[in-house]
Amino acid sequence: MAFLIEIKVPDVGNVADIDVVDVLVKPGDEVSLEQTLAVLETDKASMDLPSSAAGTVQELFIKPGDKVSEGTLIATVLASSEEVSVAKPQEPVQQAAGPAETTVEKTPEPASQPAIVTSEPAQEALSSAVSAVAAHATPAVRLFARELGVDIQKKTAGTGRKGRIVKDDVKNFVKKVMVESAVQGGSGIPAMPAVDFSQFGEIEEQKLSKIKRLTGQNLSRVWLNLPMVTYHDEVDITEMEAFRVALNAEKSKDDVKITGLVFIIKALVAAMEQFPQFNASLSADGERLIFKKYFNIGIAVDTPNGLVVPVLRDVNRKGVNELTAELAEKSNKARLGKLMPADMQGGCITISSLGGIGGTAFTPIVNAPEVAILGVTRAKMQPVWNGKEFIPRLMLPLDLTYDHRVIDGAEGARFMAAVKQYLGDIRRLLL
Ligand code: CAO
Repeated sequence: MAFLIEIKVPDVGNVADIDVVDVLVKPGDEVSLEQTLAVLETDKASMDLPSSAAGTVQELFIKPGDKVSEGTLIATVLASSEEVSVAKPQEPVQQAAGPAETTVEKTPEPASQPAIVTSEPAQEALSSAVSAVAAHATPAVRLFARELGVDIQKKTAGTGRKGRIVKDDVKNFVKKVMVESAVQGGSGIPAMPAVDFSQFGEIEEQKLSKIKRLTGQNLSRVWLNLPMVTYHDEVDITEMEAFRVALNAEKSKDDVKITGLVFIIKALVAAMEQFPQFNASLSADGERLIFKKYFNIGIAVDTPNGLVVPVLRDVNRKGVNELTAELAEKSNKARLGKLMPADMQGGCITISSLGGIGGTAFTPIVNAPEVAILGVTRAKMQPVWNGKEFIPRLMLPLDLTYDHRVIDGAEGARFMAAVKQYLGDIRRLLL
């Protein structure tokens, strides 16, 4: 025996004029008990309307865009006697605490997701427009979120009344994603947690200088965006050092003394002339290599306010004395905080020399969009085997970090070999 069952809108808590946003069945469809027939939406929540009978849909009385209230006839279902459910009122599938917050989800409930998904890379988070219906947000807010491609999940607190997600929450999320992606290049790496160190002992806070903050941001960006490799080697600078000492002996007391760094600058530029890919930058879209026909070298200078990188221009056209004077002038200006922005622009490769302090090796970070940086640590006398005996030689450690997207490992090694050749015999710089 068959029964014609009327499916009506149940008690939804004194709310009238509820929008029908979707109708999921049509006449002739077989439906099971509790199967969702339609999706309704108030300005506070969205809910699935389940069937209270299993059978065949005979007639539908609603369509998307209609407004319904408690008791409105939704559909008739022809059910056999065994398929008729006990005549109990239909209830929304999942109810929140109060009727005003009642929500029924069309999509599976995520385990314990944050309100707004941040685990994906920022770009993805923004581009993955999600149709999921969200709890605790009005349809207008959900629509706004969907338009921006923001995935709002349920079970979360917004800043609105009773934890509802409001428009400002969505806006703030988008703002946060944009800031994070600007700093992190879209890596989506979670921020470091804040730690209250005072619980372990006495502390004192000091604000970072502007230079330190900007350098930190830039270094993080480079670290996250560039696949970097550092290649270590050492070069015999015994002859170069003897020449440098001899040149300085000719200088008067007030003259600026030549440091080994100036020879390193010259050797580096000579190697760049030989290997143009080291005097290049990758275009922002990563599709093209831009070769530079000028040779400007950045020198990392340690100052009380942090690291700055003045640039020595057209190094290929300048001699050792001119470069010595310019290096002294720029590093003094740097330490006095008197460098102009133009003094720090247009570098092709940077040198970071810690040789005056010490060290045997380190891994400098490329000053992108440059493609390489040369690190220098302290030269020291070492016994070197010449085929017959050990002889004392002054060995200078060098560290070349390069952007592996542009420079292959073999190219890096060949470039370093060229730098070594020029430093090992500086007469070659004349050739
Ligand atoms: N091996 C042995 N001695 C070295 C040396 C080396 N590689 N490099 C420098 N020295 C010696 C110099 O000859 C000088 O000796 P004297 O006092 O006897 O003349 C002394 O160390 C100090 O040199 P310097 O560091 O003042 O001069 P420089 O031309 O070598 O370097 C500069 C100039 C501006 C690069 C340097 O002063 C500086 O600021 N270095 C720090 C850079 C930095 O912080 N890098 C880290 C960045 S993180 O990537």
